[in-house]
Amino acid sequence: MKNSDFGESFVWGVSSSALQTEGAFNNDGKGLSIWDEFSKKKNKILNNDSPAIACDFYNNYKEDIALIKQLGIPNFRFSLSWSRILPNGTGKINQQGIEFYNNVIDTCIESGIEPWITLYHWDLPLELEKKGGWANREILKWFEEYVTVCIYSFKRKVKHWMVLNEPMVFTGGGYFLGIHAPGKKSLSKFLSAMHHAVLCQAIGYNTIKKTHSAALVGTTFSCSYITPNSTSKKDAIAAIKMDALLNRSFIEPSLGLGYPMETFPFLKKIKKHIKNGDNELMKVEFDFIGIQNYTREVVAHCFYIPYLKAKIIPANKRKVYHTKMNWEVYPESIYKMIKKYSKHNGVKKIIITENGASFKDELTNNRIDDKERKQYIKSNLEQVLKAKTEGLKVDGYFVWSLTDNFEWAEGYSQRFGIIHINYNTLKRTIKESGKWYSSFIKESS
Ligand code: GCO
Repeated sequence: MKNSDFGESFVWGVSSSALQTEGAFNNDGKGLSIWDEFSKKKNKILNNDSPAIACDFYNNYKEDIALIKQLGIPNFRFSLSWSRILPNGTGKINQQGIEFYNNVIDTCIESGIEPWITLYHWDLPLELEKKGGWANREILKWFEEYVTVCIYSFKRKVKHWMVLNEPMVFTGGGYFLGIHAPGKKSLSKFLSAMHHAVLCQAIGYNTIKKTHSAALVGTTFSCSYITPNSTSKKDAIAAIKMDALLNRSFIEPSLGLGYPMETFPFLKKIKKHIKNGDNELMKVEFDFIGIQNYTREVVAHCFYIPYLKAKIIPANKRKVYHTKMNWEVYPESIYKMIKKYSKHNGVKKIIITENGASFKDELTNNRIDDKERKQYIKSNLEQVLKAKTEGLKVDGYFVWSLTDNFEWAEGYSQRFGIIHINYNTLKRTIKESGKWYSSFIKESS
């Protein structure tokens, strides 16, 4: 496999997000986000880890970007922290935040690295959550204001924009399952958050294009190839419903196809949140869609799971080869998903905006031997190349992630990074004695 097999226009990059890497969570005028708050509560995050320092990207962005350059990676996807730019979510702008992102963007450009910006990667300003967050329809206005500030501040320098990161995960994890910030467990809040996120996908796109027509604007979707656990009819139905929920409920409304209610009638409950004109407002012709794929899911019928009547069978229970996240290594999933989304006429181009793996690091001759991670990436890339060769619409691949980072509810227990830690971060972390450092030292010596 050679770079050139993928064609000249194919883009290569690494991805990260603000909350997971920046640290400096209340420095230089930044307001708190829902994740800063969530991590202060007991037992929400594994080992009670905190994103307060994370990779300290805020203080070390120059070194981190130099590492990207050194690796010869031409594109860097990162997100903006809404509460660093607007500490209260709306209103007062934090000029130090704008300056920080200007510095990051300028450093990328000076290094010959193209910045790809995600506007929202799950770190809602805490002040907005106090008013109901994604479950409050006011978010349509709050989000428009935030995007307007970002686009005015950075538009001359940034061509590639992504509106949301994985809306299924932040609405489902944050408002229904309660395992992600803000930790709510409410069906009604989940469905209203879902509808508002679908509307914000379009609002974000339109707001960017209005003032920056040359921008290339997409959004990102989480997805997993779904297969039934057996040949039984019940498992087949369970798999189809899970597919509708996980893989279709955010992209299809934006393509003008509405929510997949026919397949998954439970979604009809979302109707009470839909106002006149919303079906039009949701439609958007993205320049590209980002798909983020890590594994497949095997689904079985389950009487006890409310609404869905379906459950995911974890990889260890199925006794299949899996990563440390307990995600099955199943490279065909990425090919299947590219194929699925390529079928939509409204999808112009697909970029794999995340793919990667967390494994326990083994040391060989005092160096981290990255065998499993390299093999994972290689086998996934083979599937991407297969899709590309068949003429499917994929035209880019970003690895998650540049540095090991804060893996949400998993804290620092997971290692996705292609770089394990940068030297300055290590020094600073020792000084500030983040608790996670001692476990890092124990494991990696
Ligand atoms: C996601 C997020 C990332 C994760 C990564 C590994 O896909 O969940 O976009 O922030 O950290 O995917 O789980």
